[in-house]
Amino acid sequence: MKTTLNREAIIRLCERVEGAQTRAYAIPKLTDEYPSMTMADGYAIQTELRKRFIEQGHKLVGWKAGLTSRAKMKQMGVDQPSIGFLTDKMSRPENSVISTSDLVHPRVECEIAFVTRERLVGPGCTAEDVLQATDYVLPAIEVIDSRFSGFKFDLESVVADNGSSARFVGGGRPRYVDELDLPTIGAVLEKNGEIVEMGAAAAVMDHPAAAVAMLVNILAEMGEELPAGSFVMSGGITAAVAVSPGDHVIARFQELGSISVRFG
Ligand code: OOG
Ligand code: MG
Repeated sequence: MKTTLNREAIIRLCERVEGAQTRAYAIPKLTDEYPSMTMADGYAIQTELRKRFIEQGHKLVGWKAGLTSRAKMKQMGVDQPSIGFLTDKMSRPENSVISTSDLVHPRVECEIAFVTRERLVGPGCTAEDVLQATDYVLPAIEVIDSRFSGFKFDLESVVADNGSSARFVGGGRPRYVDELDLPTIGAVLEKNGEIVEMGAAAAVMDHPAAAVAMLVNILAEMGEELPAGSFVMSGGITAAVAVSPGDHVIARFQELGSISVRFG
């Protein structure tokens, strides 16, 4: 995939996304102005954003695969997965109150997260390679927050916006992968005591490790690898659920415990 944007446009669009992320306001999707923008352009903008955040002292803690389940692709009207980076500033503890005042229109997702103990390098990375390199898995709630008006976007724009990454909460009961049959792990998402979504981890590319392998292969295309000790989210199992101040969300996972967060 080729880039079409020049350096100046990449910087300008990166600054636009950074402003919307840090000051929590909605912007039109980037393809409105650049209709021929490609996925490679989206990743070039995301890479610029990552460099800026790191320069500002944010620490890269891992990556996320997104749009890896049919439920998510259908909800967002896209047909391909994507990846984004995760920093320490996005991390929140279990049982905490997550502020919505610095978010545009947050939604929650339940995901399986991997913590790696060996580096992973593409191209050609497979789900087996990922399982081999995994230290343990744990459940996660991701809080996504598209910076695009109405939470509507195309792949090029969402990739530039770092896959809507905003906050994430890892927790529950960490487990070794060889003790689990990951695809059949069930997940139930509750909001204010009512079940709002449910699914099994197989919804994520038949096996969540396949989503992590896909992520490593996209990283390889960008000339990057996944270092040992990375925290990687494999993508929402179900559709994402909108949250508002006062909401209490619990993600319950078979074998992996549960994670609870409140929104303030
Ligand atoms: C893009 C991010 C998707 C997931 O888990 O599928 C994502 C979006 O839906 O805004 O994080
Ligand atoms: Mg997600």
